[in-house]
Amino acid sequence: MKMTFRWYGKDDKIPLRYIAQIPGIDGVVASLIDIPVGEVWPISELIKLKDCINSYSLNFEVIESVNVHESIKLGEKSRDKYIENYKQTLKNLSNIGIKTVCYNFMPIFDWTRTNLAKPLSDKSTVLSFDYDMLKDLEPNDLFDIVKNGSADVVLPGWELDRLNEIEELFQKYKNINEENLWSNLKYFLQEIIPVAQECDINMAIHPDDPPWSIFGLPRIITCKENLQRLVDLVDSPRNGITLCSGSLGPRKDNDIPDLIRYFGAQNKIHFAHVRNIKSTNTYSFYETAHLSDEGNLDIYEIMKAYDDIGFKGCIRPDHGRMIWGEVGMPGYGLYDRALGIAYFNGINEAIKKAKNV
Ligand code: CS2
Ligand code: MN
Repeated sequence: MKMTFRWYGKDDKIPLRYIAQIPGIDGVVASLIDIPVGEVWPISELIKLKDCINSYSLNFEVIESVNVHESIKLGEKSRDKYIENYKQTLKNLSNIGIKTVCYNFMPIFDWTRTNLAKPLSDKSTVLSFDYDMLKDLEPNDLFDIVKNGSADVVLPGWELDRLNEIEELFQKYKNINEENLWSNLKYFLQEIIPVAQECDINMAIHPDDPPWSIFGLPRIITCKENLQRLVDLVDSPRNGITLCSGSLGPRKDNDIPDLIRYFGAQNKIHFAHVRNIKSTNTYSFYETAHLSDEGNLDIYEIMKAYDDIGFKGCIRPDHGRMIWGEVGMPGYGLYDRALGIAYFNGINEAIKKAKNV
């Protein structure tokens, strides 16, 4: 497997030269965050980004994410235009050597939390999701929470200009149930997977986070059965998943090592995110340090499952805590994610050496 780290581009407070110092690092996962959703990513910008990353001896193979325009998720007439743009973006990405594209199909919101800085007993802060709190909130309130907690950085999916279109979008989603969303996803995949095939790009859908409906919006990429339905929508080795342990983990029926073995056996895991979470009740949880003892997930078993399937793709620590006084984008600080990589490296070395005994 190739060890990677998500980097938010030139505005990221974490410089590439620091990322390059993480032991065992292969590359970064990045995107052109300034391009509005639905527009073609210009090749000139991509070349600049790639050159910049390569100049620190880091590889650039994964894009997270090329986001999908709402009109595609809604199945509107205008979707065809945005799908054409998406195809062109894939072609441009293949021109600079990108091998994996992460995306998600969550209506309106990307990952969702009710607190971006929940203090733990050690005074570190983490992202958390409290279902009881969300019940009493309007989407606007959540935008405020995100805005106030994001240290002047706009989180993907929570761009403030989207706030204005939120009401309109909610109106439109009134007519979209889970089955509609499935058929809109199928339409999208039938169009783009053949292009991904020509471009040698693996498409890796990111699970919904949290993996259940919020604000009455449909969410479908949530569990084993639905992930299988996704890969069956369009039968192609290019149509696969990002297996994010932290996104799928809060659902008790999602056994992460089992999912890794099950979808790994079908060669459907194109990208891996590893993070730990701790549930506080059925629909509430907070993120923790990666260490197995700190959360509900057994990270050793997860890494073991990746080793068992001979995973060759890119893996990255997902979110981390904010520790050691670091100020930055919630979930995306340097220190705790780097500690995550050190931990994964240690587990991997132990797994390998134990096998050779
Ligand atoms: C999140 C998301 O769990 C995660 O990785 O930080 O931002 C995720 O990258 C997107 O939903 C993927 O499209
Ligand atoms: Mn993830």
